[in-house]
Amino acid sequence: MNNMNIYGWNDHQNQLKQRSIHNTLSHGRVVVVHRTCYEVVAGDGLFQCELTGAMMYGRADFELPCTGDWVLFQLFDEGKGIIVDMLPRERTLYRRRSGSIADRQAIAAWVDKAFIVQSLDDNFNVRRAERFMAQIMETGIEPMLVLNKADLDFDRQDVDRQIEHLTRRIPVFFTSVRQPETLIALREYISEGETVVFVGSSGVGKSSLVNALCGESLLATSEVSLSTGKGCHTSTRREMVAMPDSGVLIDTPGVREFGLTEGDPDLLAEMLEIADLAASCRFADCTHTDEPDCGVLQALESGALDRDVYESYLKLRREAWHFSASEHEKRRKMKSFTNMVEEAKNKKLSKFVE
Ligand SMILES: Nc1nc2c(ncn2[C@@H]2O[C@H](COP(=O)(O)OP(=O)(O)O)[C@@H](O)[C@H]2O)c(=O)[nH]1
Ligand SMILES: [Mg+2]
Ligand SMILES: [Zn+2]
Repeated sequence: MNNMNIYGWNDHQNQLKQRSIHNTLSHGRVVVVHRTCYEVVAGDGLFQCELTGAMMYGRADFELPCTGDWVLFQLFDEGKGIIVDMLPRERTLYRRRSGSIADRQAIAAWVDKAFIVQSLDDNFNVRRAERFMAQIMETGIEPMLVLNKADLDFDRQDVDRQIEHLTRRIPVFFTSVRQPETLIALREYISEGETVVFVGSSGVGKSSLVNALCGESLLATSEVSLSTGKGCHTSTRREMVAMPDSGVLIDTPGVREFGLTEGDPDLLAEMLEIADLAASCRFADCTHTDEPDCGVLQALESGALDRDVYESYLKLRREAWHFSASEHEKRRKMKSFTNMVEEAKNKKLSKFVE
């Protein structure tokens, strides 16, 4: 039996389930997706599931279940099922594919914490950490920074200096999978029922960290023999694994960008510690670029605000603005297209009337 509380099931999810017309069916959580096959962990084992047609059609790619989603499924054979419904998602991480909101891919749903992993070699880049942080905070997920490969030679003082402003905002861990004692603090940061996603470039040690944190339990779900069925192939690859008596970890392949979707300038300012400085700007809608009596520009001049941090803020803000602008543009085009179709229809109709 799997304890679904470790997987994060609680009253809240149960209430959401009751609202489904399929609320008498089993619920489970998607562990990994292989094309059209969804591996689902449930109270009584692991199931290879497919989607009903109704679940598939009329949905954009990013609306289909992803790792971490809670689904309701109908059993139809030993170890097999059909997913008929999915709980409305919360705190989901999407990977952006191009400039638009629709062209994105869901990576992990129902996430509580995100470990932004960088390795203490060439990969370490504080600007990239800021970007990830902004993108993650926007989704309501709690970010932390994990600086891995601490066994390598690196200048600790220099790193500390560069991340100083982040350290005041989010927890930062220095880890090495070769030094198990460095993982204790990380493990303690994960409570029972919590879902933690690991993000960062490929090669920084995400999978190694997940393995090290899980120890033996990585394959704890293998007690149920996996049957191969049409459209479903067995694989030992898992993305979501349970930590003993704790929470679940979701490993991801290297993701470069989630993309900012809302681009709330106040949130960005808050994150990069610019908000306090902005409080003394003369104008309430100050953009902190060329206004007189701007608290941010003054801090920049006096050296109280780091120029790199300021530039990072401007860059993220610009990017978010471009994104929301292109969304507006698309909606506008969509609208005029719909109008055109309507007009064409009306024309045709009036022809018939004539
Ligand atoms: N020196 C050192 N190497 C590590 C550490 N963690 C992972 N690695 C190595 O880095 C490489 C990439 O690790 P992997 O977990 O596959 O990274 P991922 O792509 O982020 O999942 C492997 O060769 C690991 O052995 C660490 O803490 N220290
Ligand atoms: Mg990996
Ligand atoms: Zn200002």
